[in-house]
Amino acid sequence: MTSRVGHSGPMRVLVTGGSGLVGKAIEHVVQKEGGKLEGEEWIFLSMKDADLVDAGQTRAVFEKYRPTHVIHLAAKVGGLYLHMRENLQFLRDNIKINDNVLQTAHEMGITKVVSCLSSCIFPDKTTYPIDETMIHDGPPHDSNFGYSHAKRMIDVQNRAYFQQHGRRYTAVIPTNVFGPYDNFSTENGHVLSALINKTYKAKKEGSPVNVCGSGAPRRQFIYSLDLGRLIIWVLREYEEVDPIILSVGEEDEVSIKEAVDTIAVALDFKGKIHFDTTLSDGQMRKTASNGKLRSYLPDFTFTPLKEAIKMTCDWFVANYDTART
Ligand code: NAP
Ligand code: GFB
Repeated sequence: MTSRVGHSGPMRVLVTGGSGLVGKAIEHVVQKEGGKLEGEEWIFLSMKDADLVDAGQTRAVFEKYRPTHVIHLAAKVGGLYLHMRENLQFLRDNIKINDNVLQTAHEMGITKVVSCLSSCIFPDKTTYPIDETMIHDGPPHDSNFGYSHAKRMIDVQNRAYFQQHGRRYTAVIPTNVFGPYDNFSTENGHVLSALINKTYKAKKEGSPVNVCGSGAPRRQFIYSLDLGRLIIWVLREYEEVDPIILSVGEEDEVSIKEAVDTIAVALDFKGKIHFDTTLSDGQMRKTASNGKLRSYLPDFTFTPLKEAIKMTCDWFVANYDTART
């Protein structure tokens, strides 16, 4: 784990979106798990440091820290129901953020940028499992087409920087992420964080948990700490421009109902669980192959889902007053 693509000397890594779910996980790995090598500097940015929608602020924060490497996580992010309400904003903000970060990195001669796509950007009508070669094979699911098209353009832009300038900018494609520091909003959060908060409240109030949709859709959930470890590996070792899916195996895909049941056990909730089938299920499945990841890292161990959900629930209960809700 020592090579530093296209760069000699210690890295200075700028992490955009460093205050979010994935950024906090990377920070944990860097600071608490020996993820930082001798002489390296890691800078974790939040929106307070710079609004990356703005080209001037992006340039200024890059000038301030002069990184050698960038992990680009910053994005307008949200769960299914926020996407359905704000496709235009997801499209415009993310296009601007991504272009500002990639072009500034290029202008400043930065040798490596690892950006973040998402498995929801894959074509909706497809064969399974989905792999890295299929990103542009058809339209994404209609619920999040704004975010998906903006994210797909990162892959296009990476290829163009390589073709015209030889830059090795790449991207990772995580499946659904969860863990400490997630956005636990019941309205705008992703499914596990929203349901952890709903279950916690239902237990306190003695009311049922309201799950949106039928519970039938299936998802591959990756624990943020596992994702953090893998993204650091990508930064150090992965030399392709083509993206790589970071996911648990197909056999670890679970239904939303199974996920809710696991949360109920973790929070010791014994009340009723109600499925509101008047609400959208979103994409029924987006099963992704982690074959490429396995060809590089056959022995990487993912935290078992039950254990990771339990740790996330415990974190949420312990940090309820400061958690994003
Ligand atoms: P998150 O917890 O919502 O964090 C988003 C981060 O981006 C925060 O640090 C936020 O800063 C920053 N940010 C948002 N808008 C910004 C702006 N205009 N200028 C500067 N910074 C801005 O999201 P996350 O789940 O960690 O997502 C990280 C990356 O993973 C994203 O690229 C996302 O698309 C991708 N991803 C996430 C999932 C998932 O299930 N969560 C799945 C696949 C891919 P503040 O804290 O200051 O607001
Ligand atoms: O995490 P999520 O919002 O996004 O999960 P996606 C949506 C699925 O969980 C749907 C069900 O099947 C919902 O019906 N669900 C049940 C709930 N209860 C809830 C709830 O209280 N809140 C939410 N949010 N869902 C995402 C993209 O799609 O894929 C994200 O929208 C991201 O931005 C992620 O890229 C990887 O998995 O449907």
